[in-house]
This record gives sequence, C-alpha cells and structure tokens, in this order.
Amino acid sequence: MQIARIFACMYMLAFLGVVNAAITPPMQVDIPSDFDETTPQADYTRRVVMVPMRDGVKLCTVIVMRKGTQHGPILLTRTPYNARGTTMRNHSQTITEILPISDAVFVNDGYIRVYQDVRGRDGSEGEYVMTRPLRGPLNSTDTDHATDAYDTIDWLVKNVQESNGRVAITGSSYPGFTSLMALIDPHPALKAAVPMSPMVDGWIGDDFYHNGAFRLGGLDYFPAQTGKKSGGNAVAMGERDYYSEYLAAGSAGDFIRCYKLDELPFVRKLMEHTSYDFWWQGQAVDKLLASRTLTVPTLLVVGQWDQEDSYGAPAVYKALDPKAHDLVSLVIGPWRHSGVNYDGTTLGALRFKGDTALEFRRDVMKPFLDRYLKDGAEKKPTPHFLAYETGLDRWQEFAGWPVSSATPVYLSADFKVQLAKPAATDAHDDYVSDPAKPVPFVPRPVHIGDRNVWGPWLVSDQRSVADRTDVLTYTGEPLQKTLHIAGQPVVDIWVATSGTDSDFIVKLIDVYPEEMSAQPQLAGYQLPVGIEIFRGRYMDGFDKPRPFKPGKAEHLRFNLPAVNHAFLPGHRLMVQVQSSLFPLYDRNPQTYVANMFEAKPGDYKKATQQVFRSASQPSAVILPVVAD
Ligand code: PG9
Repeated sequence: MQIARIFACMYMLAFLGVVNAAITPPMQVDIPSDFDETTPQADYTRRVVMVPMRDGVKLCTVIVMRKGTQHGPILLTRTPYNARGTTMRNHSQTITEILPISDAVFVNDGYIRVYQDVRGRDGSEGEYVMTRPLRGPLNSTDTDHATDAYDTIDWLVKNVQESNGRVAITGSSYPGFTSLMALIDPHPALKAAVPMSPMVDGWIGDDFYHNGAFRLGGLDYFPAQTGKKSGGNAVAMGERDYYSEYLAAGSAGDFIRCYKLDELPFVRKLMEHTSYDFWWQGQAVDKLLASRTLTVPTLLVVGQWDQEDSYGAPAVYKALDPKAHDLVSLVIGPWRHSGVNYDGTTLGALRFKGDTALEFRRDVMKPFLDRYLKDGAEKKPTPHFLAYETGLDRWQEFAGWPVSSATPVYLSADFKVQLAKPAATDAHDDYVSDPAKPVPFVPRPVHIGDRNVWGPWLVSDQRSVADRTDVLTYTGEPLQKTLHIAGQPVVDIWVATSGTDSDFIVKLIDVYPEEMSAQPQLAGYQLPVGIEIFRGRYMDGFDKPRPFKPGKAEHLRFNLPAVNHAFLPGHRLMVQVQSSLFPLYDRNPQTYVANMFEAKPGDYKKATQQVFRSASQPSAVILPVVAD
C-alpha cells in the first residue's frame, strides 16, 4: 500500500516536471520502431535496407559483414525464404552464429554476405510469381529475376562502401534458380556464380513433375510458399500418414480440392499444364541459357542424391558446355538436396571420410570465388567436372563430361543382371500393379515433412520393397573388381501393360555384401544409386501424350540422375522395376484419361505389366563406365 502510494506520487511529480524522472510513462508504446539487438561487442554489422528496382519496387536486403571489413567482395543470395530470418539463425553477437553455417568460410575471409527477399516475398515489396518467368511471352511486365539481380548488384556496388565492387551470386534450389537467372544480361560487376541444385525445369526432372509424373510429395510447399506473403504453412494434415491420406483422397486433383489448394494460383497453373507445353518449355532455364552467350564464370553444384532438383545442374552444364567450356564447371557431391550447405559427413546410413560439404566450400568454392573476386588471389583453375566418388570415398577431377563409355547391363532370365545381351525370343517378366496398393517410397507411416525422412530418402534401403510381388528385382553376381560409373545412367527398357497408361520406375542399386563388420548398418543394404520415374503416356514425346495399346511392347528411354559411384568387389548390381512410388508421385490410374487430376475412382484399375528381356526387345540400364 505504502509502495503504491510512493509510485503514484513519483509519476505525478514526473508528470508535473517537478523531478526529472527517467521513468517511462505507463502508456509509452512498448514496441520501438527499430530495436537493434547487437551490442558494441558484436563482431559484425548487419544492415537491413530496401533496395529500389527499376520499376520503383523495393526489395528487402540484408547486408552482413565482420566489423572492420574493407574492400570486401560481395556474395549475394536472392531468396524466397526470408532474408531477415536467414541472417539471424541464432540470436548472437557472433557473425558465424547468425549466418547459415555455410557462410563461415566466406565471412571469415573478408566477404560481405548479402541476402535479399525476392519480389513479393517476406520483407520485399511487389508481386510474387513462383519462379517468375523471364520477360517475354510468359511475362509481359518489365521485371524478372535477371533485371532484379542486375538492379540489386548495381545498387550494392554503388552503396556498400566496404565492398571492392565485385559480386558473386549463389544459393541452392530456388536461390539456385535466381542465381542462374542473374546470368542473363548480367551486370558487369557480377564476376562469378555458384548455382547449387538449381530448379531449372520443373516438368522434366526438378520440383513439380518428373518425366510427366506429378510430384504429390511437393504439395506441402505450395501453401507454405504461396498461402501467405510470409510464414505460410504446409498442408494442415497433422501427424496423419501421407500414404493413407493421399490414397483416401483419390486423384491428385481430389486431394488438392479437398485441402482447397486449388485456391492457390500456382497449383492451378500446375494442373492446367500437365504436358510439356509452351508454359514449361518457355521457362526451362537450361533452354534460356543455351540460346545466350555465357559471360560469367559459373560453378554448378548438385547432390548425387538430390531428392528435389537432381535435373537442373547437369542439364545446364550440358546446355552450356562445350560452348562455354572455359567458363563452366560441374560439381557432384554425396549430398541430399542442398546438403552442400550443411554438414556433409553422413547421409542416412552412409558415413563419409570427412565433412564433404565443408571440403567443397573451403577447397573448391572459396578458391573459385577468390580467383574472380579478390585481388592477388591464386588463379588456380577449377576442374571442369569434379565429383565425389561414392563407394571409394574420394574427390575426383575430370577434364570434362561425359568421361565414360556407355555399357548396357541387361535384365535377364531368373531375375539376373548381366552384361550379355539376352538371346531369348519373346521373354518377359510380369507383375500386377494395383493402384489400390501402390508401392510406398519410404516405409509407412510416411511423414514427408520430417527432415530425417525426406532428406535422405534417396539412399534408403530398398529391401523394404524388394520382395513385393509388384516389384521386379534383378540382381547381378558379386563383382570381382570395382565397377566405376560417372555420368548419367540411361534406362532403356521395353514394356507393355494390360491397361492404357502406366508409370515405370527404375532403380539402379548397389547391393552391399551380407557381412560387413566394419559397417554393420550396411550389411546386405540395397543402396539406390539412382531412381527415376517415367509416365508411359509420354513415350512418343513429352508434348505428345497417348494411350498404350494393351499388350503392345513399347520402348522407353530416360536418364537416371548424374552420379560418380564405385560398386566395390563383392557388391552386386541390382535393378528394380515397379509402377508406383507413392505418395511421392501421384498414382497413375492405369486407364488413359486426358487429365490425371480429373481421374475418377473407376479409372483406377489393376494392370498386368510386362518387362521384356528378349533379343529383339532387350531391357537394360546403360551405365556410364569409367575405365580407371
Ligand atoms: N526445391 C525447392 C523449390 C525450388 C523452386 C521452386 C519450388 C521449390 C527449394 O528447395 O527451394
């Protein structure tokens, strides 16, 4: 009581100005306009600025550097994933704590790190269009990621006084895509680019479809990314098993409608462009770059087990090289999607000799950037093709790509894999694919949002499905000597179905010996070296879907992801063939329907599939074998 009276009296005196009280009035607004968490002890400066683009739209840009930085090169990332949050990983006074761990090697050596929210996302003004197409037939506005990158770089070199006026751009996945777009009519201050797992072609082999099969597993992304300008959420399914939830919904379209995802314009665009039409072709970044001259040194990076964007980096490399042979390099590391920016000592059950991701950043990416951005740096050339050889656990340099000779291994009688071409006439293996019981891509319950499931799924042990009656499993003899492949294996198979449409999934697998006391977790392990799907209706071309004629053999040819892998002595080659990979991909009803999003329950039918292994219709995986 006494104390309350004293406080009231003090406020009154302060109010009357009788005492100069440093007392904050009770109704002082409690959120200041600009609270800076850093203390004088912080080892960094972090500035948030709104950078104007040519159309007046301002993009939120965070500039971070060690205190005292002078004449520093700028490393820029343009992201749809929240620049402010990315540069405050931990609330700390230490620069390597606030930035992503991948930035340490750069800011510890004088680089200025800049992250920018792309137009329309998070702190930036403007309108957001998913992977905004280049100005032209698909984009009638005056801006795209090429112009926004240009305008940003222009502003940075004129306004960041601590910089040396040279800029590099990098980032993984979506920021890999924005890095590539910066290469189109680039700003003269852009001296190098390191696009990592860039999203390049969302239909052929990156995020949205693969060879025409729709990536149901990606649906969480759309409400999270486009449901709100900032801080959206995945599909609100709680802890449900994605497998049963998607199965119960019906078609991908039914699921989308059930969760109202068709209210999101980008989901509608995906549903409207099921085939490889002008909309996809017109924004395929490898095609855009192939028709221009590359002027900026570019280091393309991808993970061997990239579960989201395995297609883009090798596709761009192929599109540019040899036209830009001296300017472009490709790196393949033993990583999941974006794993290059995290700890690279393990992936699922695999353990590597060291932190392969740090090795890349420190020993390859940094010297590459130094060469083009720093005065007096060693001019060490970057190999044209650098890849971690999984199996033998070592980095390897190659003068170019491809480096190998195409060697088919055939699916043969008694479920063998062998080098000899089959001699039989009319030989095939059959299985029944039932859309009511699709093959799960990981053991159930499936929680795609769980990073520990999604990240390493491409190295998961295929014994979980190898003995299913709807999975054909072909195995080779134990290898007498190391079989080294580097490049993209090619699936070349003859198939038929009793239905009128079907998917075919082919997996190239390294089977570990049954006993491995050094690594018991890998004993008998069926390690996928590459997995890919092909939606059968596109057998004549990605823009020419057509039904199968029931029972008629058809020829399918498609690539597996790029790898550098050694199958060691005692290991065996394995190939698995199946017709569903659920719920990563939507189910093919196995009845031809014009638009699979509109398939009705009655369209989903069991089909008997045939995989041919005869002299006239041989089925093989063509391996890019390296003669060591
Ligand atoms: N793979 C993600 C993505 C890229 C581009 C478009 C949509 C999704 C990503 O990790 O950014």
